[in-house]
Amino acid sequence: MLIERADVIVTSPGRNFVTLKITTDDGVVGYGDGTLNGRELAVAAYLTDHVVPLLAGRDAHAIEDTWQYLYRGAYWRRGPVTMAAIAAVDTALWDIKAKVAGLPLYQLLGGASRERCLVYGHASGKDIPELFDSIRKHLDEGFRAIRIQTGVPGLDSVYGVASSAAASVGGAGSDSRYDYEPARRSALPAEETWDTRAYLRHVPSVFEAVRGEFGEDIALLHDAHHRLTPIQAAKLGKSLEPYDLFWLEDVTPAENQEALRWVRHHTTTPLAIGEVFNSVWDYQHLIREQLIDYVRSPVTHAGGITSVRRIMDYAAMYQVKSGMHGPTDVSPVGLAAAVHLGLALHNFGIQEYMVHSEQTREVFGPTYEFAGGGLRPGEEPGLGIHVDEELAAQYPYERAYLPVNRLRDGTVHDW
Ligand code: EZ4
Ligand code: CO
Repeated sequence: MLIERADVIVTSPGRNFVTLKITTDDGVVGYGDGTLNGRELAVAAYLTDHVVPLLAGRDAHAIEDTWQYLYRGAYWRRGPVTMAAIAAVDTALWDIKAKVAGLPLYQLLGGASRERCLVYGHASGKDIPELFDSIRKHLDEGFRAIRIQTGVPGLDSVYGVASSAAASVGGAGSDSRYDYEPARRSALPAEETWDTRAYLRHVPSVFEAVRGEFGEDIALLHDAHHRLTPIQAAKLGKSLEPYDLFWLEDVTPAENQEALRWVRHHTTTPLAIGEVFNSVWDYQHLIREQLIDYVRSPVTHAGGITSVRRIMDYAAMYQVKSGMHGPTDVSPVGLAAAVHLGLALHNFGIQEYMVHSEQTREVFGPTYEFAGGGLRPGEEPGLGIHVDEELAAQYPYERAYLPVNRLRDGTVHDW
């Protein structure tokens, strides 16, 4: 079975997505997600100009060989654009292999290790009453794990807080800005102001209030979004210990893996990191030195199923679990891949789940299902994705940017 052609589908049903469609000589079709938020067209061009011409005539079953061919063969290794492009090819080939086998993809990855993948949703509010409403809504919908982000007194807008109370779990509606999707369709990125001291003062009081209102059972998560120094991160981890977090995410900009050693030595709050990482090498020291508890890499940004599986097998030796990134900028194709892999992985931990807009779901036709606080992939052969290409074509690409962060004195800071 040879690859006959590959096509890049760029569509924007509420937000931009890059999808690779691979077709074999006997007509089997597979899909892979290569969406890189705010830099989508770089991946589309990488695929169209450099990868698609290499695919025709290759053995569609030779997934590992194709992965190595694209990774080592490019000479220029790693990086988010390259690894998202490789992820798109890899995922599409797994989709094809599973369709040919007549099995849902998770069966080829070892079969189900559990009933469903526990997910966490995103509650947020500019203040405590708005946050509590959002938490209640999530609990009503069956979520058992919830990420908590709130406004900080004195700051106009803060990462992770929905733009309006009306924005719901289900999403986007006609608003061009998703509930938690901060990439805006505009000529220039939005600019936000950040104050670490104000944030560090406020966050523990939020978790105190949430535990007081909702009790000890519910799993609570929080994302510091790469904004802290190691010692600030250590302080935050310690101050949140009484509230028993499921995890504290991206406390430092961890290109410097050694930063996590400082954090780790000061706090027992579990740490998750890596949504911006793209290969096993980014975790080499973090995992071996047992400095983290959860791996955030999603299939979409870290070289596909083949590559995330590799990271997770390494992580398993150190009791580190998966916590794959699942914002709306991971498309339903990427989420489907994550749920198949998560269902099979022994060291699955949790899956992030931000519900896509209705328009997005219409374009991609995912068959995974949310129930009992978890996601389960559909039982049909492959990934369980049905792209409506005519509909996709009705939503042309629109340039969008993630915000840029500045300190009060104007210095650019990590966003
Ligand atoms: O900011 O996906 O944990 N989730 C996150 C996300 C990221 C966006 C960036 O595109 O940090 O909200
Ligand atoms: Co994050």
